[in-house]
Parts: sequence; C-alpha cells; structure tokens
Amino acid sequence: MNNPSNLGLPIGTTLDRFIKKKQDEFEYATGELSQLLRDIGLAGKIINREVNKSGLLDIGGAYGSKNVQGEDQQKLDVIANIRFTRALHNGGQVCAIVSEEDEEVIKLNTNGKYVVCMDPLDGSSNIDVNVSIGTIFSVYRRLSPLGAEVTQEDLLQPGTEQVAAGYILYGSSTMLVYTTGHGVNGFTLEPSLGEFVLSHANMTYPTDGKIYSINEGSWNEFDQELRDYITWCKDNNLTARYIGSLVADFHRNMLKGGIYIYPSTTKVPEGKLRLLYECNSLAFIAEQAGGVATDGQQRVLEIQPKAFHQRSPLYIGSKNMVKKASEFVAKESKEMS
Ligand code: P6P
Repeated sequence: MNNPSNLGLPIGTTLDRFIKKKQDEFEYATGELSQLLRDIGLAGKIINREVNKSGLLDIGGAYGSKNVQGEDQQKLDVIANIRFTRALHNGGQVCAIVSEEDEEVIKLNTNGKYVVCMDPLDGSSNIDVNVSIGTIFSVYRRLSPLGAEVTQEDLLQPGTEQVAAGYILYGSSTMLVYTTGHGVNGFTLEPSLGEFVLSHANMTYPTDGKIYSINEGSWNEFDQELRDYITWCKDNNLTARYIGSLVADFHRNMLKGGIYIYPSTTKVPEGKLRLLYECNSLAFIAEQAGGVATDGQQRVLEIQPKAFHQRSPLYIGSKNMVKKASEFVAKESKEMS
C-alpha cells in the first residue's frame, strides 16, 4: 500500500518531514505550529515508553488523588500530564494548556501563540488490564496579544476555531493521527527508529458502517428515543463494539465505519466526555475525514464553551450513521453538518 498523502508524500515519510512539507498549508507558516506538533510527537514517544513499561515499573494503578472531575487519577495520568506540559513548555510555542488533570489553566510562555487543550491519557483505568489508551489534544491560536495575560476568550473558543487536533493511540502499535484542517493523516511509531512514520494517508470516515459503540449497561438511564435507536441497530444487524477507551473506539470506527455514542443519561445529563479536549478534538478530526459529530442536537464544533471542563453528549462517526441516530434523538430535524 503506497497511497501517497495529499502532498504526494509516500507512506513511510517521517512525521518531521511531513510537517515541514505541509507547513506551507498553515495560515501562519512561520514554523511555530510545526514546532508545536513536533513537541506533541516527542511527548507521545516518551509516554509510549512509560505506557509500555507500566506493568514492569510501579507506575501502574491509582496515584491516590482525584482530578477535577473527581475521578481517581492513575499514576500514568499524572506522568503523562507532566510529560506533555514539559514538552510544550520547552517548545516555547504555547501560552497556556487546559488539561483534564488540572482544574486551573496551566500558564506557560506569555509569548506563545497557541493554546492547547488536552486529555493527556484518556481511558487510563484500562492501563492495568493492557487495553489501548490514548492522548487527545486540540490547538487554538490565542486571541490576546503576545506577551499579555492569557484571557478566558483565548481558552474558551468554539471547536470551529481549532487550528489542529489529534490523538495518540497506545495500542498494538502506537499511532499519532492529526489534522490541521487539510485532511487527516496517521503516523505509526517505528520503535526501532523512534520515529512516527506516515502509515495512513488521507484517512476518511466511511459514510456508513455496521458498528455501534455505546455502553448498553446504562440502558436504564437512556431516554426512550435513544433506546429506540439502539433497538433499530439490533434489528438491522449492526455489531456492538465498545472498548471503554474513546480513542480506541473512535479509531476503529474511522477505519471500519461506525458510530460512537456517549449520550446524556439520567445519571450524567450533560454526558461524561469533556467538550474542550475530547469532543471538539475528535469532532474536528471526524469532520476533516468526512464524518459527523453532534451532541445529539447540534454540531459539536459550534458549541460555545462556558467552562474548561464542561461536558457534552457525543454522537460521532460515519455520516449516515450519525444522521440515522439523529432521526431518533434530535428534537428538531436540522442539517448536522
Ligand atoms: P463508561 C474513559 O474513562 C472514557 O472517558 C472514554 O475513554 C470511554 O469511552 C468512556 O469514558 C467509558 O465510560 O461510563 O462507559 O465506563
């Protein structure tokens, strides 16, 4: 397989060379965003090393504290947060980070042009059972002047303002998948080289699929419309696949076609996933790959954030599958994307 990227770069091109080549596409082709993406790649390689060793070193299991969501932090959550923050600080391009692991914003370089929102290690409770986990990130251009104090407006931009978004999947292989608004490309870590190399050029979401991903254990907390949709899936011979790790479910569905749903329920009316560094990041990727992402009612990317860690329901995946789900759950029929 040697389908070249949309730049004609062949499979096997290193991430560094790919970023440099695509730099011309960036509206601010001065290299800062390229540097930022390289910093993320570096942090991903370091975290990959820690994740792969977690069974051998005493870095698995709970850290003994809770994050802003009240969830038990895993030791690797904390390590991943430190690694990403350090890599982005040293790279110098980022003025602030909104991280799932920190209640308050992490202020870095006052002259940094970019804001990063991230979940350093999503699904980390799966670490101890060797299930794939992931890093999710979004990049925004700051609105306030360089050198000034970071503002709420810098940090709470709608997903439509993202200049880049991506995820790193620590699975049977480790992959970095990202977009800068010009399509989606996937890079696989070649451990013997320590390099991410282009392996999945121009990734596209199949417009349809046979996989639906939702935790049916919450059936009793679903509203009737959602139950009716799930029953429709069963009546139409769809397959249920739910890993319990968002990045892994999203990635599989993007390769094979499918829909992932984390809905509003009676227990979590706002849903469980966070808008800034889970829903928006994957929604940007999904749309760039021809997929769709809503909160059940509206396009995720158009939601105006009001708080760093606010949650949102998420229906994301193949265009026709999200559309079908919307026929059941959307309160009013409107074009989702
Ligand atoms: P539940 C992991 O905690 C996560 O944020 C996603 O990665 C995953 O899809 C979801 O929550 C699992 O949540 O409530 O089904 O266990």
